[in-house]
Amino acid sequence: MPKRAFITGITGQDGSYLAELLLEKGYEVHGLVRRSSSFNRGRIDPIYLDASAGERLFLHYGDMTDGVSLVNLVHEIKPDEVYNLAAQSHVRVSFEIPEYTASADGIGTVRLLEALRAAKLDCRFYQASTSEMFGATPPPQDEHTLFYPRSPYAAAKLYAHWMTINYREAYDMYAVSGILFNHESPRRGESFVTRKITMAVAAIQAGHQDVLLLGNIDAVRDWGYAKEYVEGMWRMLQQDEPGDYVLATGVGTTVRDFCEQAFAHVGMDWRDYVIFNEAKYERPTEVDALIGDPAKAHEVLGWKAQTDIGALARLMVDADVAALSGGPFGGPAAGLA
Ligand code: NDP
Ligand code: GDR
Repeated sequence: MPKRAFITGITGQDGSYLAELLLEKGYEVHGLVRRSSSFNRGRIDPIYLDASAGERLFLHYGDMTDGVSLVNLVHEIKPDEVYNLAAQSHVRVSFEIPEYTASADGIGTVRLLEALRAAKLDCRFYQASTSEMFGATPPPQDEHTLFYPRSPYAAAKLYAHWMTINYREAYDMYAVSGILFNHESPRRGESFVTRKITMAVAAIQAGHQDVLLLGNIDAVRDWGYAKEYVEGMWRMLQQDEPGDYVLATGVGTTVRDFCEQAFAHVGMDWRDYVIFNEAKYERPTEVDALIGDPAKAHEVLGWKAQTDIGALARLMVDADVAALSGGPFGGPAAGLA
């Protein structure tokens, strides 16, 4: 019998990479999808075109804010591993919809944990925790660093993080939390800063866009390649004992430096195109610097980030340039976030 995984957030950046990884490993993969009036499966659609993978992928309607759907799905699927990646994942947007963010990201995790507890399954659980939980605590940050969340998103994720630990300790569940620092890819949502920049580079180069509007370019983040991070998630669930792990590159870069490298890759100077609109993109409380210490993941999981920031910027720009030459223009400059 193949192992059976249930992924919430399968239509997102990480969910799509994780689904591919697990299918490659021979798993049967079940994913939670939200009903949407527009097509929201673009990232996982290609899997269906692959005959051998497609027949082991099953999608189910549900929502992290609908506990009954989660109870029913856990009962029906009977997963061996659950990866809880679903979330309202945009930090700035969480200031505008704090209650929804708390429900989907915080209580949603408890709904799923309760569904698993009620089903009495021998099932391993992965929670998508985040470096945003460290917030105002200065780097380097590791598994022992003090949490100081600076947004409704981070506070909701911190609640989910502690509930995951509590279910592990209270009910002896194999529940782990991956505290992941920023990870990006050509599949990154278009309103996150790296993708917004790489799409703009492609659009400006093609003559479809004149400027790029950005907020705080002094922010420092530890950016890695998403495809490598889902391998770390899987490894966390293969250990003898459950534990929490930081995944990061260990290297901090400013938004300014990422921008400089992305524009330089196609021979442009970012200073000719970037306009600051801090009022539009600033957050009420900002997180200045996140740089992770991934030593534990390296030592215990044998996991190490391979792609540095320059290579990441280049591969994202190359993908956006290629996408533009092959499809209709959809530049991000007028985007909301
Ligand atoms: P994305 O925003 O790309 O994907 C989020 C996924 O969650 C999508 O599939 C989305 O569905 C789904 N979703 C959102 N709300 C609900 C809901 N109410 N019910 C069901 N599904 C929902 O995120 P990433 O792939 O980048 O991140 C995956 C997880 O890891 C998230 O929890 C994120 O907070 C966390 N994380 C991400 C990091 C990163 O740098 N990428 C770093 C640390 C943590 P739809 O496609 O329909 O919108
Ligand atoms: P982040 O990612 O908040 O770290 O959360 P994002 O790319 O949104 O912001 C990174 C930094 O860039 C600054 N910034 C801008 N951000 C956006 N989105 N748009 C802009 O125009 C812009 N200009 C400057 C931000 O202020 C910030 O400092 C991501 C998400 O994936 C979370 O779900 C995840 O938990 C964390 O990474 C780790």
